[in-house]
Amino acid sequence: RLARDIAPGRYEVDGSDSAFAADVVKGLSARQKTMSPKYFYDGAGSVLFEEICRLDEYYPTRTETDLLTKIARDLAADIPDDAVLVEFGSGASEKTRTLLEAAPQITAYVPIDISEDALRNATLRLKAGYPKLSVTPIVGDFTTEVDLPTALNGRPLVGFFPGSTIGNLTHAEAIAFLRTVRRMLAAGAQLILGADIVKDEATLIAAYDDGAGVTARFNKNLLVRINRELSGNFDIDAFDHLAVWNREHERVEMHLVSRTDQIVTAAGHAFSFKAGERLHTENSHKFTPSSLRRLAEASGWVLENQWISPKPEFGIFKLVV
Ligand code: AVJ
Repeated sequence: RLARDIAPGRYEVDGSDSAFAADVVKGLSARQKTMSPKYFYDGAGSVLFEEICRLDEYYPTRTETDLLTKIARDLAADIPDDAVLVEFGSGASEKTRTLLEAAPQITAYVPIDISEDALRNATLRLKAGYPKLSVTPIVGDFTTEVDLPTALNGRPLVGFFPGSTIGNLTHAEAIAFLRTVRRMLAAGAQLILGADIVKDEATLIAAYDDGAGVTARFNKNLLVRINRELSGNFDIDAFDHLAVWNREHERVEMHLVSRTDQIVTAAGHAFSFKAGERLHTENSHKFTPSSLRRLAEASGWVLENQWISPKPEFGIFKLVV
């Protein structure tokens, strides 16, 4: 899929409705039922995620933003003139502003995100705040390799992948993604990557099972979305939200647990759930400085620098080719 220079408010869409149906049928037919977390982010899901980011228990967003603000001048010192910032999974593009403020030599921005609504809102807000910035949004799964707009050929590229979005990927997917990014950004490029750090279990679980139940609603929104878009008949109250720490894989997992034996239909198929059966909806991997370094090296990058916040720890890592 090519990015085109298109007017703000108009975007390419990749016809992914049928992909959603196929992934739901496949994921709900599997012995271990599973869904990709990318499907959380319809309009309602994106709003719920922004609400999560404001929760007391959900430390990653504000910790990363504070850290980014502290190190923005260090990062900016290494960003060349007329640089193009390419952001993977840009969402509301809130953290981007911190970089743009510190590095006015960034003159073009390519946000890539699965949520067309989030992308449209972010682009309109950025355009208003930075009238000279050229913005070329791309709608799609950020793990898919895209060709950058040809108008940007030859310009220095800076990859930006904040938010610990990398945590959603399995180890193999993370390596494949980091290799793709290295190919896309090419020689001389750098990648500024935010990743959450392994810490005590209580802090981790609270971040994914907040007292106000916002994360539970975010998780269950997946079922709401299946009901609406794929004519499903999920009884939302017949599932419980569950967050668990998987010590072996160093990740927080989210599941939806069936309260009863039940049969649900969606996308023209019937799926049976046993009482207590889990639908695995998300992995959120946590890293240590050394696991992150190994991941970078396995993907052909060199870890050039790292900044870790005081507790609750969150890391920003600079990878270079
Ligand atoms: C956007 C993938 C970084 O894993 O912490 C927040 C999503 N899930 N609460 C994360 C999320 C539950 C978030 N990422």
